[in-house]
Amino acid sequence: MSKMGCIFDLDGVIVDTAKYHFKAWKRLANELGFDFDESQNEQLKGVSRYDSLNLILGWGGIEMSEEDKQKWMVTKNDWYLELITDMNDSEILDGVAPLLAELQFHKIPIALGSASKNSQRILNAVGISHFFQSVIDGNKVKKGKPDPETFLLGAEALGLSPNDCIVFEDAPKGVKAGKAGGFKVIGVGKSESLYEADYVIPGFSKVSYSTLFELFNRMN
Ligand code: B16
Ligand code: MG
Repeated sequence: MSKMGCIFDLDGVIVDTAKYHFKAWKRLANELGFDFDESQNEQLKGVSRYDSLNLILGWGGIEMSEEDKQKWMVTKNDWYLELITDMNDSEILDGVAPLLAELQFHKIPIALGSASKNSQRILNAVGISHFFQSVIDGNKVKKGKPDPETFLLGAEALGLSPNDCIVFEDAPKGVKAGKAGGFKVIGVGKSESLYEADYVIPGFSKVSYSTLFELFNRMN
């Protein structure tokens, strides 16, 4: 039996926090005097807080000192944290919790590979922290997605090579990061935007350990 490990992205794969990020970024844009829509928010998926701020400021045509950027990032994160204070296990996306339990039962090592600096807080809030042998997040990486560093550190922590790991990603930049690192990548969402993935699934509701293992063996 070949070795297999799984590395899950967080936002958009395990929980739908994009809606909360959107509200907080929109509030920031509005305070700075411009608006920001959902299609722009799509482009922020998997993008670090600092890079997201720079993109948004660019869209609003605003220049800002590094010091002000740091202040706005704290403010945006405070708003985001307010929005996620009541998060609980009801926010785990369909099929994720049973799959994690099944993978654990089959002794499949699991890591988190997320850009979010709030990852640990969210995993704790929704009660699934114990499934993860390693949590690689925005606090641990120097280069964000599409650089493969997040997932490479995840594989290293699991003691596996990238080719032995499936990366689950909802963001085109995350899919790129996985492929750049030599991982097997399953996109979670729509194939039109995740065409670089090896496979695309709409979600986890019909995914079991055996279907994953079969896909794993079919991917090279
Ligand atoms: P934070 P992921 C990413 O998480 C989000 O998709 C992205 O929208 C967000 O800006 C980024 O985390 C940073 O999040 O402000 O909480 O550090 O999809 O890589 O799990
Ligand atoms: Mg994501």
